Amino acid sequence: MSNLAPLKIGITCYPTVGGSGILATALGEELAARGHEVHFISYERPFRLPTGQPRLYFHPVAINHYGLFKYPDYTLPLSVRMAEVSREFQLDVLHVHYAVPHATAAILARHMLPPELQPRVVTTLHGTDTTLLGCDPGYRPAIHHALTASDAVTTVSNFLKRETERVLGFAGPTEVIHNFFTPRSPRRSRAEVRQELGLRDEFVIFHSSNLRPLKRIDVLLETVARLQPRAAVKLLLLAGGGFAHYAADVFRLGLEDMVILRENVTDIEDYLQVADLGLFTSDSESFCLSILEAMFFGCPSVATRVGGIPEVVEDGQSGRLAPAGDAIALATAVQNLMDHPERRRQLGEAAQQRAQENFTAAVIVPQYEALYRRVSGS
Ligand code: GMT
Repeated sequence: MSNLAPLKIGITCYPTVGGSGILATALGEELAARGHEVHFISYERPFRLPTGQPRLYFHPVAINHYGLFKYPDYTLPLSVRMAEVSREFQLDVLHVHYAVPHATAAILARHMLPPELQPRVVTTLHGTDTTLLGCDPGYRPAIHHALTASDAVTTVSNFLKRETERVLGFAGPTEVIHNFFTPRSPRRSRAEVRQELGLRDEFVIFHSSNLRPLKRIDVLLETVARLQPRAAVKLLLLAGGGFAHYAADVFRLGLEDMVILRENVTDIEDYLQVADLGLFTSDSESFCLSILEAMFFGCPSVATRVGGIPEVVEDGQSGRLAPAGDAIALATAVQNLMDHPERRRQLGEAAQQRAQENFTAAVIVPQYEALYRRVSGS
């Protein structure tokens, strides 16, 4: 804790499985541990948010269903809740993660309050809020407006900063603050987890994501299907649901015995400790928090050379990168590391060291704190 007065910070994020919500949750926890008061505002409690931690609160947004609305509205009730929480707790800052609709709701909330109660709005862009929705004419002007009206805008990679300038034509100042991860101690031993997963001595390939189309689960499965010998490989897939969509691919590729699926996992550390290699096949990725999580456990990854991934993984030093959509190149890289454990161990060590030097809470959270103090003058 510093000598400066603690801040009161509102955080809004998606509460479900996904990097932006996970990062926002971890940031809130770290801020609370550093003495700040943190108020999460969302339609559900973020799935990794611990209960009973001092200075960490959750305020649900109630959404009513009205027959007149074909599509339920979230933005307005969210903005009203943000204004209520800001007023009641006199928030210094509202930090929204993922622009749509959170940044717009925050700007609206601010306008609902008298000047002396208005929090500063910090918007963190995480990825598809720029790269996908930023290209959609139905969203682009609203995102641009919300960024322009924010007191500060951050992106999680240099890549995303460039894309935000290019795609959205956003010329305002944007600060790059990379993601971080704070691994907890696994709750169970490696042996217990291996037993739960039914592992003998197979090579464990790890993937965790929300399985959205851009994660290219089809390429992931095709890559795994090319590995030899098949009996020696398991794909451990942590997801938030939706894998049934790929059942036909699993069947077509004959992977039924190779895939181990776990959904909505909160104790990710339990599983990371048994992973031998990460595999990430996205077509687009502003950062890829999952790669970083694996790096902390000395688990290197084979990933696609897209977006901000090269800012996380240096090809050949702390992991391996291959062209997007190229299952042959990806499988060659994976097979090579399966067949050369010493090389894999070196990459894993370098990955862990890189993570500990660059992407810890101790390195990253003070950058957010400094930003909050700058915009709020506190
Ligand atoms: O932007 C998204 O698609 C959603 C977001 C999420 O909630 O998973 O993912 C983004 O934010 C993560 C945390 O900053 C990054 O690690 C992911 O790379 C990024 N996803 C994409 O860029 C596709």
